[in-house]
This record gives sequence, structure tokens and C-alpha cells, in this order.
Amino acid sequence: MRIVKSNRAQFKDNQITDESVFNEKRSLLKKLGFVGAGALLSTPAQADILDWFKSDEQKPATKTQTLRDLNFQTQDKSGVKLTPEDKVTSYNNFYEFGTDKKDPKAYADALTTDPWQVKINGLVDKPFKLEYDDLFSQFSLEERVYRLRCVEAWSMVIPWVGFPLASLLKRANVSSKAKYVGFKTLYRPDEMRGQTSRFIGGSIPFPYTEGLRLDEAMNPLAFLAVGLYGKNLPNQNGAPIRLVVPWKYGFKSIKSITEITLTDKQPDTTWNLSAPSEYGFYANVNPNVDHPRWSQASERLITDGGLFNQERIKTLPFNGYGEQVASLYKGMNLKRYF
Ligand SMILES: Nc1nc2c(c(=O)[nH]1)N[C@H]1C(S)=C(S)[C@@H](COP(=O)(O)O)O[C@H]1N2
Ligand SMILES: [Mo]
Repeated sequence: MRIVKSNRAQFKDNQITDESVFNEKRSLLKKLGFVGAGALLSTPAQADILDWFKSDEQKPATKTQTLRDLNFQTQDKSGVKLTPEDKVTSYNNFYEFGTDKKDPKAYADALTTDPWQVKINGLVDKPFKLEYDDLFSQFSLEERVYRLRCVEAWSMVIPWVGFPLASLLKRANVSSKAKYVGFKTLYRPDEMRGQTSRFIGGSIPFPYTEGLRLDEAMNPLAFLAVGLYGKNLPNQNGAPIRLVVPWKYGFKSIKSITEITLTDKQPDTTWNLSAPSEYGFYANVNPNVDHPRWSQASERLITDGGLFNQERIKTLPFNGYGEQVASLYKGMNLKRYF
């Protein structure tokens, strides 16, 4: 497999090792969805893979397990220590389904993700809507391996599939008056048991909302994911479409998006509304600004060991993506705008 794109954070060598959880050939094929004889081959990298492994027995792919449209470019994952798929899909924050890490996997299947609609509106010349199928066919899909750093001081390394947020925004012809982008998660208490009361734990307002400054949203790293590990997003990870902003704390990466609105005012965001002294609008990963109740200097990297016995690593400014994003905050006091 060739390197198509490298968006990897600058890790120290001991944080990304040569071992790969992704190197067993049949499981690789399967995870990328190349198990059906009729799999669509649209990139040379994919053709190479199938050629290399074609002696393997092939099983038919099922639509529910693979991205419908297979023409996405893959990223070279050799030498990347990914968080195993079962950890990525079973240890989640998705308060619409409960506050326990296990709740999203246990209860998110109740969510209907097809049909789905995402509205793009506000200060744009061309508002539009995306239906479920459009999420997989209107933008060219690619794989991005990103680190996700939760504000709770744990992190994962996840291979997402999706497209840059900028591609979607460009299609809307953003007006010159727009300064921010607001995002909203689906509000459907019938299917999201944590929304049954308008507030969970007395403090979280639903629908969940998030926001970015327009220049942050246009940065090439800001990503809309429709899959992970080569498959459609599981509901617990934010199906059918969620944001991934790898240089910010995980709560900015809003799941199951139904509306994207361009505004001239800073949008209200769920965690900032709930606890403004603990969760800022910017929420850039910053080892020098502690959470009022815990240190942000280091994090528990969730890899293949037991959940509570993980590698402790130093937290990097902007989660290791400073080269690509630090210039967005030139001259800003990042202690004040945390
Ligand atoms: N709608 C919604 N999006 C959300 C959350 C949530 O509770 N609701 N939790 C956030 C938090 S705190 C984190 S760390 C990430 C977790 O993403 P993951 O479960 O896919 O790893 O999702 C974020 N997006
Ligand atoms: Mo988080």
C-alpha cells in the first residue's frame, strides 16, 4: 500500500512502533471491504492490494459492514499503532445514550441513521441538504489516521474514512459575513434514551451543539467522518456522519450531525454552556492549561492492553498537529481562550 497522504501527528518513535494491528493480510482485505469479487477498484493502491492477495479465499461483502462506495484512498498504516477496533467501538462518550463509557455501544443501535438528512444553511449563498446516500457519494472519500484526545485525559489512534469539512463548506459558497460554523446533533428522544429528559445528569442541554471559527473549519485537518476501520461508522461513534477535529479535545468532534450553520457570532456549544469554567469554546489540546479538576500534561493512550493499564504518554500541544494549526492562533492568549 502506498502513502497517499500523511496527516500523522509528530509522535516520538516509541509512541508509534513498527508493529501494526492491521498487518494480517486477510483481515486487512476484509477491513477495507475488498472481500467481494465485484468490489469496485478505483485507485491504483486498491488494485495493488487485491492483486497481492488474490489467491485468498473471498467472501461476499455485505452492505451493512462496508462503506457502500469503496472508492476511497487509503493511508499507509504500517508502523502506526492503531487503537484496536473493538476498543474504538466499545469505549465511547455519546451522552445522548447515557454517561457510562459502555452505554453508547449498548443503546445506540436504537438510532435510525438511514434515512438521514444534513442541512447546510445560515450565511451561505447556496444552502443545501444531504441525504444519507449523498454522504458517501458527493465528496471524494479518503482515509485519515488521527489521534483523538479526550478532555478526560485518554486518547486513541483511529483510522477514519470521510472528507474534509472544507469540501462541504466550499460547495455552499460561504458568505463573506460568516465567521463561525455551528454544528448540531440529531434531537430524537424516542431513540436516544439519554435525551428523554432535556437534561442528563441535570446539566447537559440537548441537542448537543458544537462550533468552530471559520478558519479552523477550513483547515485541511478538519474532517467529516462517515466511517472508521474501512466500514460505515457504528452508531456509537456518531453514524452516519460526525466531525473529527484532531487538534482539539474530543468533545468538539460532534457526532450524528443534522445541521451545519454558518454564522457571524460564536455559536453556543454544549459543554461550554454546561460548565464554562471547565470547557472553553476553543478547547485546543494544551498540556500547559490544566482542567480545573485534573492535569492535562499527560494522557492514557488506549492501545491493546486492559483499559486501566495503558501507556501513559506526554500530551502534545495541539495534540501533535501544531505544525498544521498553530498559525491559526497567532497572537492569541491560549490560557485565556482555552
Ligand atoms: N453528539 C455528541 N457528540 C459527541 C459526544 C457526545 O456526548 N454527544 N461526546 C464527545 C466526546 S467527549 C468525545 S471524547 C468523542 C468520542 O468519540 P468516540 O466515541 O467516537 O471515540 O465524541 C464527542 N462527540
Ligand atoms: Mo471527550
